[in-house]
Amino acid sequence: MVSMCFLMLSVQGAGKKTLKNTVGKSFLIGAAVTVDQVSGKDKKGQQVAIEQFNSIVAENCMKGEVIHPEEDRYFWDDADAFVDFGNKHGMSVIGHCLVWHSQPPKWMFTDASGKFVTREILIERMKSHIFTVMKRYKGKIHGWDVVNEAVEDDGSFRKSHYYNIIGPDYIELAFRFAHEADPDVELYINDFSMAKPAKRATYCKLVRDLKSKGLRIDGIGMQSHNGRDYPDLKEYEASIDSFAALGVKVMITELDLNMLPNPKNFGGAEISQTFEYDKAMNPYASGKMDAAGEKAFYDRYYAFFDIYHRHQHQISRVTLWGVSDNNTWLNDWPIKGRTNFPLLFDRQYNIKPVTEAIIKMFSDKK
Ligand code: 9MR
Repeated sequence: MVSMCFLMLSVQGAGKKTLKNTVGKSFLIGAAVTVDQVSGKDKKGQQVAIEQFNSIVAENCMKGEVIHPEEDRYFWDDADAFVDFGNKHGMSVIGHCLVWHSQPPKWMFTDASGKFVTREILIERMKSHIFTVMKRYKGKIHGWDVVNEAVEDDGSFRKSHYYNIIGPDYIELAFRFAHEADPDVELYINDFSMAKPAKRATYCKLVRDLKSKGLRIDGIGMQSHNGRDYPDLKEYEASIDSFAALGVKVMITELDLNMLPNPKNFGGAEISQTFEYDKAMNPYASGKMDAAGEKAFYDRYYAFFDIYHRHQHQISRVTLWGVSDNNTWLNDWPIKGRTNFPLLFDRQYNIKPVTEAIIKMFSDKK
């Protein structure tokens, strides 16, 4: 009797249309997951991740400061659990990220007296970090964000400690080390505001340069932390076309849609940019958007997935930056303590109307 019920439920479950059995046929459809979703502490979030997505990325547990807190000490527990979880559920597991100016291992750039280390020492530390982390997960990870957020919106290279101490060739070195560490894994470069023409141009040149030097680079990640009125959709499509024309995979790697009003001079996903709490900036604190907000959300998400649908021959993965509105960084950035609505599942982990429409779009159209 019990097994009969189980069988019936399984059959019903098998018939249900989900993101992964519709959209997931055109490209990988993923989500960034938290440590609590992996462990099951956030049980509902875990269920949605398993049911709806065929790829996951670590929202935080593989970042330098977390995984490599001291030069001779790594913290593997959360990253191991994340990778095991993805492998157990047959998901494409994405590692995020190896070289990033933000949240780096704290000790990385300075010596015991607090002075900046030399180029040679930083290269050696970067190599050792890349080798140790990548080799641990060899064969278990589909692809790595090797270098994250290396370019400013105006197209100039970000003057990070990596750039200032090593020089612009830190990017090339990172890709070289990553390929040596695991020759079988895909390697990506990833950034936000990729629809900005100057940034697009720099990435096109950078990828061409890396390829001309014989380095492996499999894909460009367009993070896509989008808002109600940015990016310009034409420019966004132009970036997809330009990146695809380089012969690399285009990936939408951190998709969300910020529905809240933005303070002046706000933009992109620069975590260091923050503003004081202001009630007027938190219009949906009750937990529900008004009808105009709901419509804007639906139309804008639909427009993005319409682009992904039309460009599916160029796109290899679309990853949401979170599972549900309950756990999104946009509740706390750029202003702490707001109520935002950027994802495809609501605060109660229910599927949203636009998510059902997206599923239908990919089921109906070929
Ligand atoms: O969503 C992440 C948030 O929980 C962290 O506090 C923050 C700092 O590590 O990073 C957020 O994720 C970022 C990602 O790693 C890189 N691109 C921008 C993302 C949003 O800030």
